[in-house]
Amino acid sequence: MSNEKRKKASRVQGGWAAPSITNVRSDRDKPKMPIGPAWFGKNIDNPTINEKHVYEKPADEEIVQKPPDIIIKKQGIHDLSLEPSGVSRIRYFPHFLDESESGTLFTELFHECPWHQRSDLKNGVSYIQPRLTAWFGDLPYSYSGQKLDPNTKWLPCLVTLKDHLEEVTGLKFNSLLANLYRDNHDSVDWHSDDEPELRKNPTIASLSFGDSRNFELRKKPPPEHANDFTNRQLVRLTLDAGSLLIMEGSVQDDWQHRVPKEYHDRGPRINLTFRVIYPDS
Ligand SMILES: O=C(O)CCC(=O)C(=O)O
Repeated sequence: MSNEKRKKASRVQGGWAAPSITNVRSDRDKPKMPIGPAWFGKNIDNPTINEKHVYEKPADEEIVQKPPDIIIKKQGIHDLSLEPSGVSRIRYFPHFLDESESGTLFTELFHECPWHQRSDLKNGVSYIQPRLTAWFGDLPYSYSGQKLDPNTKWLPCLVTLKDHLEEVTGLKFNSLLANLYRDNHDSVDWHSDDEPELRKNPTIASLSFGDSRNFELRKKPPPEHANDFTNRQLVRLTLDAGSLLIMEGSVQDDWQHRVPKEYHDRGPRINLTFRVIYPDS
C-alpha cells in the first residue's frame, strides 16, 4: 500500500478512536454547517438580514434589581413592608400546637371534614382546583368565581380550636376555609384574600397539620406595572404541622401568597384559615 493510501485507510478506521497526537482533526475536517431551509437561519422572516444586535441600555430606563428572598425561620412578628396602605405584618408561631395534638387533629379532620374538589372560574374558564376544600360559617363565601354555601355544622374539634385561637390571640373569627393538599401535586396559586366580604385589612389565622409545605409571599407591583411580578420581593416560610401563621394589616392589599406544587414527595397536609366574614358586603 502506498503511503497516501495507508494514511487514508487509518483515517477511516480510526475516525472514532480517542484523539491521539497523530489523530488530531484539523478545522478542515470539521463538519460544515449545511445550508438549511429558511427557518434554520437566525432571522427566519428575512434570512438576508444578518445584522448583529448589540444591547444598549436605554438612557432613561431604571434597572430594577430583585431584592434577595427573605426566609423566615424565627418565630414572632415580621413586618414585610410599609406602604401608604399601611404595615403588612405576619406573626409566625411554628409550635403553636404540639406534635401529638396536631397529629390527632389531622386524622380527625382528614376523615370528618366534608371535603369537595371545587372549580375556580378565571376569565370565563373553569379550572378544577388542585386541592380539596371545606367551608364552615353562617355566611356564604365567594372567591375565584365560585360561591361556598353557608355550613353551620362545625365539627366539635374545630369549635375547640377556634376557641383556643381566640383566647390566645384576642381575635374573633366566624368562618373557616379548610384546604386539603393530598400530595406534592396539590397547590394553591398566587392570590390575595381580598374579597369584599372580608373587608379591608382582614386578619387571617392559618393553622397547619400533616406534612410540611412551603408557603410564599410576593410583593405586588405598583399600579403602573400591574401584573408585572418580575424582580418582586419574595418571602418564604415552611409551614410544619402545628404551626400558626397570622396575616394582618395590608398583607392582602400589598402581597400575594401561594403554596406551590413541589417536585419531591409530600404526604397530605391540611390547612385551616380562620376568617371574619361580614354580612353586608
Ligand atoms: O394552605 C395554606 O397555607 C394557604 C391557604 C390559602 O392561601 C388560602 O386558603 O387562601
